[in-house]
Amino acid sequence: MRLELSEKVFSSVSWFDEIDSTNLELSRRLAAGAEDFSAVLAGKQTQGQGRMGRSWLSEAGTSLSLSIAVVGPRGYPGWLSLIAALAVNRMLTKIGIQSGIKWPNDVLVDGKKICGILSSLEPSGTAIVGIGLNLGAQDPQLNATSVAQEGSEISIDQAAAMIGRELRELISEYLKNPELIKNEYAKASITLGQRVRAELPGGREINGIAHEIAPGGELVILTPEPKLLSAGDVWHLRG
Ligand code: BT5
Repeated sequence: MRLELSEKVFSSVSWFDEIDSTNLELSRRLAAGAEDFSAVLAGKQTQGQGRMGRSWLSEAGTSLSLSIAVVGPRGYPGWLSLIAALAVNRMLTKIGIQSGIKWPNDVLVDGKKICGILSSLEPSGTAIVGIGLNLGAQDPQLNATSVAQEGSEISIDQAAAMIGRELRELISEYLKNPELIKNEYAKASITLGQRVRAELPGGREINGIAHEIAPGGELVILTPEPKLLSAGDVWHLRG
């Protein structure tokens, strides 16, 4: 596949019609010394990874599977995956889709997931940001939507290039003025201000109000004492 637009944005672009997982492939490449902002893209993943051992479905022709290497995320490892969600949110706005971010980094449209993000840190300190964006309709059993179902259209190359450009800009804006980006995240968040149920590491559940994002990217939940949630899932509750 020709990826002319993406080639202008990333330091290198590797395309696979089918692969186990773009995150796994990028990790293998990083072990062999890949560059900052190199990207791996695939049409279909046979072992697409979600968070906490879950899986991500990405079929040929209906999805974007993109992994980006970010070398030395000085001072913002916790924020990088939130920033990636913001990059997708900005890109969707530009193609006429109104989305919101469910903490930490699910991008939803009217409660349905259009994009999931899985970030990890390699032993070398390089981060892998893995982005799965639905371009066309998905398995109806998933609570999912897609760019096409939201009435827009974009090619894999255009989507990857736009997300890459937004991510680059957001990282440099974040390094210059983190407060500005934190405010943009708070505005895009559909979790802040909501009553949520959350599972703490170890399995204990808490209920409270999602209050703010802490400096490290954690979600602060008031229960009424503030509790920090650094990883895991939250469920939005009504009322
Ligand atoms: C995520 O996990 O949302 C992170 C997904 C990251 C995928 C990208 S694709 C490129 C890169 N390479 C990889 O191998 N991974 C990354 P989580 O929050 O755990 O959500 C996973 C859950 O979302 C699953 O258990 C399903 O319920 C649901 N799901 C799976 N595929 C989906 C899809 N295409 N659209 C919407 N929901 C989906």
